[in-house]
Amino acid sequence: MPTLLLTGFEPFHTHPVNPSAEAADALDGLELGGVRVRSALLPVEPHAAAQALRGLLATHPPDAVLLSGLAAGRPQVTLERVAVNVMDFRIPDNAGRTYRDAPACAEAGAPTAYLSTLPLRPILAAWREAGIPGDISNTAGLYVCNFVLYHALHHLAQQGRAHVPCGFLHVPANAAVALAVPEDRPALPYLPQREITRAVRVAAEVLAGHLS
Ligand code: PCA
Repeated sequence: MPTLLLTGFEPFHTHPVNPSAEAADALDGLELGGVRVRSALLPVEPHAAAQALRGLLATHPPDAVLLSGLAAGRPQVTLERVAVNVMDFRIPDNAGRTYRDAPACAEAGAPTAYLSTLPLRPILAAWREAGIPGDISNTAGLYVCNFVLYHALHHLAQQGRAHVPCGFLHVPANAAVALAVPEDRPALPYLPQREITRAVRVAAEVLAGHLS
């Protein structure tokens, strides 16, 4: 059976949980439209995350890759259109490191950017059909999520597997993340975790449908 690699991230910064990890965990092992979901958790540290990702792509080469992470402050689920070859962190990663104006990939000839190869419009349409407001985002930021999307697409391209659909879905805060915001900080928009998980599931179902 074809497999879909679904990744979420560990908690980071001041967030007590990461809703992307909870969604990935909830969907792990499910068969969606004839495709088996294999979930994995990535560290919020660029080089450790890239290494983990390379291992996941090599051990059981997936037929589709759906990466996900938290974008605290966004009011809706969003599909990233592009990953750029830049790291510029406003907050340290979970190893305490901050990268400024650095390349995500320093290899000679590494492209400036990669475009998502997910079926973006069909996923948006399926969300709408399912009553889930969502949108395309034209920047995944310059932090670990952008880095991981860049490296996933770069790795697939280098392996001659650019035909494997691969992209990134950013989810809003869930209630636990929103409740952890101190009273003197601006409140975060949030979605209940079950809606976040449902949005990831619908995206995975569309992706599964594109494989058959
Ligand atoms: N969100 C961060 C990194 C981990 C996560 O879940 C980001 O958007 O880069």
